[in-house]
Amino acid sequence: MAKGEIVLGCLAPHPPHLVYAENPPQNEAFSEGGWETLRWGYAKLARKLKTIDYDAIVIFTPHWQTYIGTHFLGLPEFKSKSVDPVFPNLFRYNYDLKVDVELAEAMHEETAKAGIITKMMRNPDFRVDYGTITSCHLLNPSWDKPIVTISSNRNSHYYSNEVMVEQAKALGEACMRAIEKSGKKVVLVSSHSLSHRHFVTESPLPEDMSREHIYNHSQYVWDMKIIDMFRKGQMQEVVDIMPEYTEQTIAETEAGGLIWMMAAMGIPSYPAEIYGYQSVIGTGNCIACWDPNTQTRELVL
Ligand code: 2X7
Ligand code: FE2
Repeated sequence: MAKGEIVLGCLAPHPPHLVYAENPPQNEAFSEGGWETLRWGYAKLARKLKTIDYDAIVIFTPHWQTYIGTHFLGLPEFKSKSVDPVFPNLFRYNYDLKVDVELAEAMHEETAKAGIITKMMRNPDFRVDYGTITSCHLLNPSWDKPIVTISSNRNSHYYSNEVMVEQAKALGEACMRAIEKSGKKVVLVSSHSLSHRHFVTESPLPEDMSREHIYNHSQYVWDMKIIDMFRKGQMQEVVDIMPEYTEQTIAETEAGGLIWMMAAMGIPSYPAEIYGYQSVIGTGNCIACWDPNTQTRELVL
């Protein structure tokens, strides 16, 4: 069997506003659009994904928060309605998704071998979080690939950002070993925003773009700094400044997704493809991907 590999790593922010703005049939709410810079960027990355041969999407989400260990979805199908607890007016999404249980179990096993507390989620009534659904919907609206969702163990909150970095690295390396042994081609997704200070009052019409802007200039400057490092392929430096970046911008990187993905990909030193940056209720959101294939890697923006 050929060695499995990671064929792409995507940074895929998940404000539910983006699904709301698309009006897919799965979502009950109706909008007049909004946040086009991000949605058009997602559409372009989704087109690239269609040209890539892969077996499964593995996604790390900050909105499945586990306090004891790292959990993996562990049943072949999950079907229900996902309602965003903060924005039920925007996101009530009927999902029916397939899981690559074999791959999830392989990652679970390697994670346990690395000494990390871990568990398979086998509850058929488990409600899949909106982070997983939003990022997967926007990257692959046809939902024609199985996924594996990985929970975020609350290391930043329980311990510190430094501990979060170490734990996420160990988890990423364990997932990489499992992928190699599986013989599968896998797309990784780190589902989160960058800076995360946000509005506390919603505008009367959520998609009124005259109200949308970054919340805080210094957080915007930090986001630009880190995106510049993505562009230059300075991912080791990003790992090194992650604790400070996360603290200064209250970033959603606190969950460990970006470090997990970078560690699994061997900390890339090649440029990321940037697909867009825009504010959603004041948070900073960047769509990017790391393509290990030099033949298909391109300068997008
Ligand atoms: O979960 C989110 C987020 N990360 C960013 C913006 C808006 C809502 O939800
Ligand atoms: Fe979020």
